[in-house]
Amino acid sequence: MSTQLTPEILGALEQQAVEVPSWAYGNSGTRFKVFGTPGTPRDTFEKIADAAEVNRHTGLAPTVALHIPWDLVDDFSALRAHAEDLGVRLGTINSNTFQDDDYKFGALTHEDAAIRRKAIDHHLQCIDVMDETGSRDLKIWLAEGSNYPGQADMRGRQDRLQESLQEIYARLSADQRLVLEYKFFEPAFYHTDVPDWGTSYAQVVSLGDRAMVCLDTGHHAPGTNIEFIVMQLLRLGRLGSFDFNSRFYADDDLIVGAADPFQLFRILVEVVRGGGLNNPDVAFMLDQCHNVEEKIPGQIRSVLNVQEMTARALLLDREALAGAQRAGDVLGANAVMMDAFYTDVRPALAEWRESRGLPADPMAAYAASGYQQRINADRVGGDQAGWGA
Ligand code: AOS
Ligand code: ZN
Ligand code: ZN
Repeated sequence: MSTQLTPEILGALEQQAVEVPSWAYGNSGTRFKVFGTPGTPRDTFEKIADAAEVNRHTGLAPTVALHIPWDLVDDFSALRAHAEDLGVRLGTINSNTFQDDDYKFGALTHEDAAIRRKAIDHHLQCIDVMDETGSRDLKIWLAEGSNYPGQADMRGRQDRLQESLQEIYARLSADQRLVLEYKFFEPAFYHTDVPDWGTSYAQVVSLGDRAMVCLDTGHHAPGTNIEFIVMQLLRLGRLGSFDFNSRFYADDDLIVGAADPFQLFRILVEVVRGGGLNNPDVAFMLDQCHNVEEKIPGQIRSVLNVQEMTARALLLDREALAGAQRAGDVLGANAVMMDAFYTDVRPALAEWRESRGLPADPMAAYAASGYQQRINADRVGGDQAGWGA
């Protein structure tokens, strides 16, 4: 076994888990076109089966996040048993207040108490689902804001948001959490009610200890130092989860580590530095859509990218780095970072996987497994699992 990855590093990697989103297996697209893909799941049970393939080939993805109502089923205990039979578990429950005409001008922030009631009730229903699935986290992303200055009373909306969240938070049981995701734009373009980590932090901190911030890596303005935000939220003890993906322009939801592998490395360096790696309080999740690439291999590639970059972050010589920082050795400190980033850990990881009974090359193993051919033949009529459904 290669000595590049020490037993300590391998021990940390062995514990790593990345939650996959049910919606990654459905067809998705842009507002211009949703391409149909052979083998697309026809229901949530089939999405779970596809997610289980990712775990089977990587050992890295033991849980699946669900989106309500996209993944509403009659019998969640049957879904839970189905997942467990396939070696995975149901994970975070995501609410959805962005596809209903009533929410055109807001949901949890709406001026109209009846619409706020409906949106709060939806979240209470999500918590009912969590009780059945055994999920810990309710993840809330709000598509709320305004398009024109003067259109909305931004201050009043913050107050109503806090009131609504308080009611939702009060319904959680002691082992459940609320995770509030921020995003600086889209679908609203002038103001967004939860645009940044500071607003999410301000909203959750007054709810209680079990309210946390979700950081989606695609939800910042270009050039934002995301690793700084990771550091700060870990420092404050409020980093509840990551939605990993990558972006070139907007909220592209591309494969994590594809657009800017160095950024993913820098984020993971801060995760390790701040005690966020394998810390149960910090959930690693993917939030991606595969518009043109195959979905299951897209997810396999993604979890492997997170694993590879975590290994590089763990390789960072922290002692040398701290020494250079203390000495004011600017270029020396930077060289320590770059040495870790440029280390190719792929052969060592392949060897380690094999030693644990996993395929050395999960992408190739999946391609050779015949699963894709089977679902292409079996699943006729698979549709958008989510959007527009
Ligand atoms: C939206 O931009 C967010 O990233 C949410 O996490 C959303 O619920 C998810 O992308 C599914 O659409
Ligand atoms: Zn997200
Ligand atoms: Zn997003």
